[in-house]
Amino acid sequence: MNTIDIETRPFPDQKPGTSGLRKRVSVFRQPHYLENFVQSIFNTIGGLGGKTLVLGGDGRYHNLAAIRTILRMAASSGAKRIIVGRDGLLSTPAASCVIRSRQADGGIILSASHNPGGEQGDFGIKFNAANGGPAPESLTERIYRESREITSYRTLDTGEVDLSSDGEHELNGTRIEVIDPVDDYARQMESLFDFNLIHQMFNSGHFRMRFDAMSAVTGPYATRILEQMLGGEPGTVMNGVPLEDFGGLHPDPNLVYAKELVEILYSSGGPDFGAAADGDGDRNMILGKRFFVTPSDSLAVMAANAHLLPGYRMGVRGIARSMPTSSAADRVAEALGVECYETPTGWKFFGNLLDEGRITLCGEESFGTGSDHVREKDGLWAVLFWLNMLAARRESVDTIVRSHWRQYGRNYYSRHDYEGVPADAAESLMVALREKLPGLRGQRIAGRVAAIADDFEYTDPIDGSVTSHQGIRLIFEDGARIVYRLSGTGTEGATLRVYIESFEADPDLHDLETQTALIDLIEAAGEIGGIRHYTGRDKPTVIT
Ligand code: VG1
Ligand code: CO
Repeated sequence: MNTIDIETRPFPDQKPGTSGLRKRVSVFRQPHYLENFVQSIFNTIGGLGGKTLVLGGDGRYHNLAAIRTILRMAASSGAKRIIVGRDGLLSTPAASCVIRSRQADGGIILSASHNPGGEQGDFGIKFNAANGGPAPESLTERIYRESREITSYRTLDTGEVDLSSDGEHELNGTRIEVIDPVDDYARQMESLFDFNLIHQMFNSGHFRMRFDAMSAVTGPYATRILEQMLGGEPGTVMNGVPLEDFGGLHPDPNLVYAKELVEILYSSGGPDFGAAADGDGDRNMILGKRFFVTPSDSLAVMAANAHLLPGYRMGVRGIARSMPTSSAADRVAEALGVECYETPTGWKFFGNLLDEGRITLCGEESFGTGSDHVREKDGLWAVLFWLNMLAARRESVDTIVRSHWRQYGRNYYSRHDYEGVPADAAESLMVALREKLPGLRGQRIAGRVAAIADDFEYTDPIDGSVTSHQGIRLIFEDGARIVYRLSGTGTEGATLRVYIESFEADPDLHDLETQTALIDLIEAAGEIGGIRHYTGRDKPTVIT
């Protein structure tokens, strides 16, 4: 086995988006494409000499091939240890957990999250730092700059290790540890939640749940934790075997893509609780019997009840939410007397707040919730949080949420996505909106007065870094909002996301259908944005 340096030329398109570099599998399979990006990461972090790296992915097509490539590269670069999930599997939150529990210097996660997989699908790669969290913007920017200048990468001419069973190997002087992908994570979950209480609830005979792993990475995690450790009946976990192409489906836990689960929860005699996670296990959807909990409400309800759970008994130190996420959590923070931070979209912006102990819980409207236990959003953790809450309160999901609304008011909330829009049309829409902004202030729109019209800019309270152009927002005097932004995770054309929110304090008005409750704002959002004009669409592709 020899170390070899391979000459290469930069690819112009290796700029990471909201969550790492995501491209079609065919792009990643071009000669040198993956290697260039990986070497750019290594160069940016000052080489791998003597370092410990965690490596794993969501099991999608190309996962194992990429892992073998990265193993050879890391071993050729003098890494001390590489910790790999068995069969190349590690969910995103589990990778974050392992980086922290084993004090690694960082990790590489192979995933395109909820994007479809398979040979024609998407692939992705992201780098997480020693805190277990996604590389901050400053780091991804440097990696990108490095990728524009790269001339060679280092690897080994041969060298394979068996990734199908746990054990230790040596590759060019680097120790390769193949670990059970679930162990560290399951142990951490046990330390945060009251497993006995949840076990009793499952055993009572009065509680049933379904968890849809969507043929993605959470299958082994959910089966171990929900069925084996907590005593959920066999079949609690559905679609629990990770498949390279996720069964040809879209592993995105929402009402549209997790249709099978939704039908079960809405059927007569259905289970009491339903949940799903996405391709890499960081997203979650929470359902009760015939009841959908919006992710924004989920964050707020979790924050209000955290003190009931062992891992959060000391209370919540602060909360953060991404800007487009509804402001339901803000009112809980206010009631608790703690700070609520508003960050740009993407988990990387929570990192500093978590590291500094400013916040305990954080979340995004895009089915992401998490806490300071790791530095990624965590799907199964959210499910266990809800289970523990249900067991402690002995109430149903909808009772808990409705009483939350009565106490804090209800934020009607919806996101409308226009997928596959030509990139230049989407860009023109945003440019035109930006020009319109000054004129919108003080205007009467949909029976409300626009108080703020701006392009969201965030100054990180810890390191002072400034991130601009994070979404155009229109905030009305009564707290209602319309937000427009372009997705940073797509691989084809552009996706326009329009986020619509209104607040209702009156409990008599808490039972409206969401799209009906928001109809005037939805229409206004279409007109102001000139959505039909620019996209040629008269309705969104996906409504969540
Ligand atoms: C989307 C979501 C964002 C989330 C990101 C990564 O980004 O809106 O909230 O953090 O995906 O999640 P965008 O730029 O497409 O809106 V995941 O589960 O895809 O890693
Ligand atoms: Co994900």
